Amino acid sequence: MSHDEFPTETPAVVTCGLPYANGDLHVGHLRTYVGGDVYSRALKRLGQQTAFVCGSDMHGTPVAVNAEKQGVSPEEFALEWHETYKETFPRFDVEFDNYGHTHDETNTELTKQIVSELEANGHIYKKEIMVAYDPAEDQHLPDRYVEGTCPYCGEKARGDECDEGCQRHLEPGEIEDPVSSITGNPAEYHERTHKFFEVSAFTDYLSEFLDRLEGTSNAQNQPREWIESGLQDWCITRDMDWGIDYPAEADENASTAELVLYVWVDAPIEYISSTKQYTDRVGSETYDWEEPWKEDGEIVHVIGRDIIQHHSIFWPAMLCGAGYNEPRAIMASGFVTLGGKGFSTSRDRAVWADEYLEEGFHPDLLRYYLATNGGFQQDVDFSWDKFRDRVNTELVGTLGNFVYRSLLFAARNYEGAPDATVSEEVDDRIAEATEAFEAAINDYSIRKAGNAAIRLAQFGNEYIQRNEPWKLTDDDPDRAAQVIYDCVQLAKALAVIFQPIAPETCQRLWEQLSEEGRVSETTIEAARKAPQGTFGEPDELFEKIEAERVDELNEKLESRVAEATENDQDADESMTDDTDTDESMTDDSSDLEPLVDDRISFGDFQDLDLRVGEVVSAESVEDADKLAKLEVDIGHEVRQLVAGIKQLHDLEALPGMRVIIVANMEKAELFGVESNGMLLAAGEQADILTTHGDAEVGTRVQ
Ligand code: B3M
Ligand code: ZN
Repeated sequence: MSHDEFPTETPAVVTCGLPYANGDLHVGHLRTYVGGDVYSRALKRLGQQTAFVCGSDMHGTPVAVNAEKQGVSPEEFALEWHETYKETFPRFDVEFDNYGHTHDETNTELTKQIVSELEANGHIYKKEIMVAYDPAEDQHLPDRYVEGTCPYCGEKARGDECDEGCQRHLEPGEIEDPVSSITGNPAEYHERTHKFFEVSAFTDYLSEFLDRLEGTSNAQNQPREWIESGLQDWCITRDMDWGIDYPAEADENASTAELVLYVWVDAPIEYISSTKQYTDRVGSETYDWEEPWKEDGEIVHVIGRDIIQHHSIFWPAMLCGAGYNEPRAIMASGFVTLGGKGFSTSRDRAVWADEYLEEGFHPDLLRYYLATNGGFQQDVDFSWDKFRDRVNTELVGTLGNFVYRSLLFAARNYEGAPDATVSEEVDDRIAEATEAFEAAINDYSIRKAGNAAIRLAQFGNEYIQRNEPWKLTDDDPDRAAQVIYDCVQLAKALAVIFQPIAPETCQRLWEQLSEEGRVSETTIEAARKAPQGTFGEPDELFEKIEAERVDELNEKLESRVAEATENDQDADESMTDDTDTDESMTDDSSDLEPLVDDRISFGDFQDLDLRVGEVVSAESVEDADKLAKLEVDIGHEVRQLVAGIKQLHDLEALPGMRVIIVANMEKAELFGVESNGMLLAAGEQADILTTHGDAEVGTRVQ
C-alpha cells in the first residue's frame, strides 16, 4: 500500500523526539528540531494541514540520575529544564504548535489509559526477572543506573541501550558485567516481578508495517534486520519512584504497586497528548487530534537515528495494540559531530544553543547549515570554518547577492517591480523549483528542499548576468524592465520556497518586497503570483562572516575544552562521575593516530592509481557483519569492490555517490567475493571520500 502524496485531504502531525529534560541544548541536539520544524513548515507550504508537536521527556533514569547529582527532586529538576527548552526552541524559530511534557496531566492520564487498553487486549503479561541491584545502596539499578558490556556487540553500554555500539535497546538483565553507576561496585542480580509488553506477537504486523513505512531508509532497514533476528518482548516497568505509576486499575493483584512505567512507554505517548492539547487550545474544528491518531491522518516522526528501534518497533506495536493509527513516516537523522569528533558535555566540547545566539549569529544561518549540510540520515560535521564557508558562499554570495542586486536595481530604477509580466523562461524555472520542492518534501528530504531554493538563486544570478539589464536601461528600456521584473519575481519565489529553512529572513524579504501579510501564511503557489507594488531600497539579507571571527571562535572553543578536560581528569577515573548527559554522540576520547615519520617520494605516490568513481550499486555481503559489495564505475570499466562499510552506511543511499578508489590495489577475495580495488574512507566511521567539484568519473586523483 502506498500513501497519497502530500498534501493530502487528511491532517498531518509532525513530531520531534522529546528531549530529556536534563541539560543544556547544543547545536548537535538542534538538528532534529530544526529538521522537524523545516519539514512541518514545508508541509504547511504545500497546503497540508499540519500540527507540529513535541514536549520534554521528564521521566526515566537520564533525569533521575542528574537530579540526584544536583540534590534536587527529579520533578523540580526536570520542570526547570522544561521551561528552558520551551524558551530556547522559539529562539531558533522552532515553533511547535504545542510543547507539553510527559509528566503533565494529559500525558499521565493518556498513558494509563493506553496501558490499560493494552492490558485489556491481552498484550501485557507478568514475569519474574533478574534485575540489577546495588547492595551498598540497597537500590535496584534500572537503565542508566547500571553500566556494562553489550551482549550483542561487546561495546560498553548502558542498562537499556547500547549507546556507543550497535544502538540496540537492552532489556533489564541483558547487560553483561553489570556495574552500579552509583557506587562503581559490581551489581548483583535480584529476582523481581515485572510487566512485559508482548512485542513478539506483533512480528508479522511490524514486517508489513515496515513495507508501508515512508521516511528515511535507515528507519526501515535496521528494524528489518532486528525482526529477522527475532523480536523480544519488552519489559515496561521499572523499580523506581520517578515516573508514571503502573495503572492500578489495570493490575488486579497489585503486584506492580511499587513500579513505575518504563520511560519509553509514556514518552512517545506524549506525541498524542501534545496533539490533544493543541486541539484543546484551538478547537477540534481547527485541528482534530483524533484524525491523525485514530482515523486516517498522516503521522510523521522526526528523530535521531539512535532511537529508531523505539519508533519503528515498540511504538507502532503499542499503537496497534491499543487501537491507534500507525506512523506514515519516520525520518531518522544522522549524528552531528564537532570538528570531526563527538560533542562532549563533560568536556564542554560543544557549541551551545545559547552561546551560538550570544555570539550574534542569526538562527537562520544555523538552520540552513543543519538542514542542508548532508542528507538527513548522514552524519553532519559542524565546524565554525565550514559554517563560515557555507554562509559566505551560498547565503551571502548566492541567495543574498542575487536578491540584493535585483531589488536595489528595481528600487533605484523603477521604485519597485517594473511594469511588465513574467517571462516564460523565468516562470518555467520557478515552476521547476516549486516542483523540486514538492518532490523533496514527498521524498522526506529537507536538504533537497533547501537546494531547490539555492539553485533558483543561482539561476537568478546567471540570468541577471546574462541579460545585463544595466546595459539595457537606455537602449532597450522594455527589455530592461522585463529582466528586472523577472528578478523581482524570482526574489518573491525565493521568499516562498526558502521560508521553511529561513523563516525570519524570508519574512524580511517579503516585507522588502512590500508583499502583504506574512509569507508563512502563503502556500507554494504564491511563488508564481505577480509581485505587488512599489518598494524602496533593500537591506542585505545576510552578513559575511570574516575569517578572524572564525579564528576567535575556534580559539574560544579550544581553550574551553582544554580547561574542562583538565577539570574532568579526576572525574574520568570513576564511572560514577560521568556527567556527560549526551545520549547521541560518539565518544570523543579517542586520540588521533600519530603521523607517520617515514616520508615517501613523489614517485612512490604516483605508483598509486587513484580514480574518481561513481557507485552503481551496493549490497551487503551475506554472512559478513561488516562487508558490502559495491559496483563502481571508474570510467574505463565498472569494478566490483568489497568494503567494510555495511553497518556504517545506508547501502541504498550510495548509488550515484562519487567516491575515490585505489584502482591498482591487488585483487583480494573476502567471504568468497572478489574485491578489485579499494574504496577510500576516513576513520572508524568509514567517512567515504568524495569529490566536491565536477571531476569526471575515471579522472586520476593526484
Ligand atoms: N527522550 C531522547 C533520546 O533518547 C528521548 C526521546 C524520546 S522520544 C519519544 O534521544
Ligand atoms: Zn551493542
